[in-house]
Amino acid sequence: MAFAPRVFSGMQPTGNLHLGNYLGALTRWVEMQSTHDCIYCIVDLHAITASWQDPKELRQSIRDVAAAYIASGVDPKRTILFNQSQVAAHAELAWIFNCTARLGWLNRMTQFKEKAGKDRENASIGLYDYPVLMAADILVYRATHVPVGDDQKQHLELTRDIAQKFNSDYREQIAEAGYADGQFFPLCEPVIMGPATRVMSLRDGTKKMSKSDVSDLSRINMTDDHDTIAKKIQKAKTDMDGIPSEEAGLAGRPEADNLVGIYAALQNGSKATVLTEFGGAQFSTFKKALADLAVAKLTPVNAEMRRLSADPAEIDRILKNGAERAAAVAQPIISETKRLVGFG
Ligand code: AQP
Repeated sequence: MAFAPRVFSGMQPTGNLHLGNYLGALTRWVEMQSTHDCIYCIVDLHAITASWQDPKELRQSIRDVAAAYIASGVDPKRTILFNQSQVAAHAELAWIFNCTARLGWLNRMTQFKEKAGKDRENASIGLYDYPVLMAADILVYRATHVPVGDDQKQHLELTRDIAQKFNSDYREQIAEAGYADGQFFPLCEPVIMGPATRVMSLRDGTKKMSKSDVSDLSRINMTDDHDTIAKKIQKAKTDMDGIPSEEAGLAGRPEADNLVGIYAALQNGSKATVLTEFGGAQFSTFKKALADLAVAKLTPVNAEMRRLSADPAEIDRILKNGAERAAAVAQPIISETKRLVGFG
C-alpha cells in the first residue's frame, strides 16, 4: 500500500521552548504545512515521564506551547493541533506496541541513559517506555514523515523497527485484510534538515541546548526579551580565535561551530555563507550581529505568543477542536489495529 504522505511531530510541555526546539523542529514544521497534511501535537503524556509535574503548571505549559506553535506559524485551521492526552488512541496503541517492541531494543536507547543518569533504578517506567509511546504517536496516524532535531534519530529508527515487526507479526491478518504489500504501518522517514538540527548549549558547545539545563544562560528561551537574548549571546562561551573563512576552520571548535550554525539557521542560509560574510571578524563583532538577528527573528514571535496567551479560552478551544479532528483520523487506524491483533 502506498501511504499518503502525512507529517506528525510533537514537543513536550515541560517548560519554555528554546531556540533549539524552534530551529531544530518548529521552523521545519511550519515549512511542511504548505506541502503536506500535518498533525502537530503537544505531547503531555510524555511530559510526566522524567519528573513529577505540578498539575497547574502543566496545564499552563500546554497552553504556552500551543501559543508558541501558533506564534511560530503553525496554522490550526490548516493543520491539526492538539494535546496528546485528549486522544486515547495514542495510549491504546502504545500498549500493543509494548508487546511488539523488545526489551533489548529499548535497552539501547541513549536518551533514557542520559535522562535517567546514575539513578536508573529510580527512573519511571514511563521514561524507559517513552520511545514506544512515541512510535504510537506517529503510527496511530500512519504518518510517513517526522520533522525532528537530530537527538530523535534513534527513537525514529525504533519506530521503524516496531512498524516492521508489527507488519511481520501480523502478516497473515494484514494480507487477509487486503493490504497487498503486507504493510499496515508505514516505515516513517525522519526529516532532520538544515544547519541547526542540533543546537548546542551556549555555555558548553558539546551539550545539547535543553529545557532542563540548570543554567538559563545555556539557552535562549522563546519568551526571552530583547535584552535577555542580547545578554545571553554576549556571554556565550567562545574560544580565543576569531571567525574562520571556511567551514574546515570550525572543526574542533564546538562553540564557534554552534554560533555560526545558529546564525545560518536564523538567516535560513548555510554556514558557508555566514563564513563568507564574517570570516576574519572578532567574536565580539559576530556576537553583536547574531544578537541583532536573533532579536529580529524572535521578538515578533514572542509578541504574538503574549497576545495569544492573553486569551486562554481561545487556546483551549483550538486544542479541543484539534483533538476531535485527530481522534477522527486515529479511530479507524486503532480499530483496524485491534482487529488485526484479534481484539473484539
Ligand atoms: N538543542 C536542540 N537542537 C535541535 N533540536 C532540538 N530539539 C530539542 N532540543 C533541540 C527538538 O525539539 C523537538 C521537541 O523536543 P522535546 O521538547 O519533546 O524534547 P527534548 O528533545 O527532550 O527537548 P529538551 O529541550 O532537551 O527537553 P528536556 O530538557 O525536557 O529533555 C524534538 O524534535 C527535538 O529533536
